[in-house]
Amino acid sequence: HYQGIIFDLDGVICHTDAYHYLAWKKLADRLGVYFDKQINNRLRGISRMESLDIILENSKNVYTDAEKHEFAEEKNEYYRQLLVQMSPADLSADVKNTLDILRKIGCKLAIGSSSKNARYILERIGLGHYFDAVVDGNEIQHSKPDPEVFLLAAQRLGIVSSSCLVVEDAAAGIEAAVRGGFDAAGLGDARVSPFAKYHLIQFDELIDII
Ligand code: B16
Ligand code: MG
Repeated sequence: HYQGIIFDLDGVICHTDAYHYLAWKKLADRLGVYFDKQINNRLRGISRMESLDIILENSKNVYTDAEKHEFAEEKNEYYRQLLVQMSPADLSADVKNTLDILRKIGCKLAIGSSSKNARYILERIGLGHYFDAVVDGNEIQHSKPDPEVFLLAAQRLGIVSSSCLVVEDAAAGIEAAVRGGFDAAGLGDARVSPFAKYHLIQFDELIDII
């Protein structure tokens, strides 16, 4: 009953969330700021600069905007070094087979990601030309929990939000979906979200929903 599905990228299609953690950890260690996986979970789906602000909540120092931009750039360089090693082997068979089935039954497929690296990641894992629409962090003014990224993706697919499902691993992403008028399916960290209509343990459960 959904004509289209909009997928979050990091944490849903592939596990770049582990790389975000390693890159932020390297920056935090250099700055002498406490950072752990629980804090990392708060960064899911939100923008790079907003993530940095959350990390710096544990810093005794106050930094200028110019310094913060340098830190964000430094983290992104660490992160990009980790992305270089990604290949189509980083796309699980479960995800790839499910996407192929969904597409075969006529579902339009899009990506709605806060990441400015989304297109590069899609290329690395062999999905560079796969989706009907890709909207990423370079094209939006407000990142999740604002619905902008998903609304733009639905518009590109030519489908109204009420006929699109959003698949997310982040609380901020589920909130963005609901605010945009979409039904949401929560995976991973967001599986227990009370705002998600569907709670997925495995990606291929999407086939039964559609
Ligand atoms: P970048 P998603 C999000 O991707 C990540 O979940 C979030 O942790 C990250 O801060 C954000 O992208 C920005 O990423 O630094 O690459 O621009 O989950 O919306 O696909
Ligand atoms: Mg995500």
